[in-house]
Amino acid sequence: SDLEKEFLRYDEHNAWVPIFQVGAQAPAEIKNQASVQAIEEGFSTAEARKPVNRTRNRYRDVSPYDHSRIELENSVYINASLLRVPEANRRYILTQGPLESTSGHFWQMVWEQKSNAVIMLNKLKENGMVKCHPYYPITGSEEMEEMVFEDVNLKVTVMEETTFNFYVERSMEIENMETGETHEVLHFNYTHWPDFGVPHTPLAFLNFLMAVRESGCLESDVGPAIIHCSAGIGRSGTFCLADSALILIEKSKSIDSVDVRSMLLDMRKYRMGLIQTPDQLRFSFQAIIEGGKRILAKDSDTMDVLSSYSELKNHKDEGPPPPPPTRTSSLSPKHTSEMP
Ligand code: PTR
Ligand code: PTR
Ligand code: PTR
Repeated sequence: SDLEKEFLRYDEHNAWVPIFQVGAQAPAEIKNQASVQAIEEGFSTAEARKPVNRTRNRYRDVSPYDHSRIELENSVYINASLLRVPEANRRYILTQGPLESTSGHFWQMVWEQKSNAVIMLNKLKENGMVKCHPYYPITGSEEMEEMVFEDVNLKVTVMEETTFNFYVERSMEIENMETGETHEVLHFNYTHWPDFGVPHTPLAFLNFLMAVRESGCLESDVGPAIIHCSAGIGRSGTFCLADSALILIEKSKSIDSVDVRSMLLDMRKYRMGLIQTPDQLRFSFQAIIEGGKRILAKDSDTMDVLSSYSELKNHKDEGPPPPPPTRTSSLSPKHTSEMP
């Protein structure tokens, strides 16, 4: 396919760095083009930079654009952006790993946006550094099965936790402590993706993506899923680019229907810095090509497409065979969804 040829050509010419990085030589580079487009469109980040919001940003150099940021109902600021990919009928909320002071705002956002899933692509600590506040109950110690966020009047309880080879899936219940209403949210945590790095193999990542998709949380008839890593740009951008490109391939039944570079440029209009390294860009191409081939090998019928991924779940090249899923059920009694 043309996409594969493009991939091989970049590999052959060692072109991933020049294509991605800023440099005077090739004006077609992604980072160059993205900054030109941000300047031309006049994208501002004024809200993020207000003194009152300074401590609500994990990184000084990663801010949401004003035009696409998520506004909480009480006008409190959060470092989060709504990313739209209309051709793929997808929208995602990308956000930073919550800080201690913004964990309540994070859950307020999940509640208000009616998101059915949180997709976490980082670990809490990486290289001995805290990359994200433990904003959800860490199971194992009894008192941590639920967490109360008093600033927003929400309680979060872990109901179930299942550990797979490369990720952990949890179901959590959010309770509005004012009204007693509850909302269930899935938490998918990919645990093997270092910051500024890439997953082990495209198949390990595709397997995770398919598990996320099967839950229905990315569909357009539910609230947008929340995707985060530490800054919410490198790994989160890679995830969304691969997912959206695979939708386009599935729709058009052709791998060559996607122009990955221009898709990434479009996505960078909604949040800065999506995809942080040449290697993450290369990995996106790989995942799109590998995933696209598998999707096209089957009938475009949805069930067939999904089942074609079950073969990936125990893929042999991914190291030791996966342990059987360990399922810890009913960590705490289920709350009813009824109003009191
Ligand atoms: N980095 C701090 C933390 O992780 O707790 C939060 C923080 C972020 C504080 C940005 C201040 C910031 O703004 P500046 O770097 O401009 O002082
Ligand atoms: N200024 C920070 C840094 O370069 O370390 C910002 C940053 C941190 C940017 C992590 C991206 C990061 O990766 P990710 O978006 O995948 O968490
Ligand atoms: N980790 C990044 C850095 O400190 O270099 C933070 C960053 C975020 C840098 C966005 C640049 C960004 O935009 P772009 O990737 O388009 O250069």
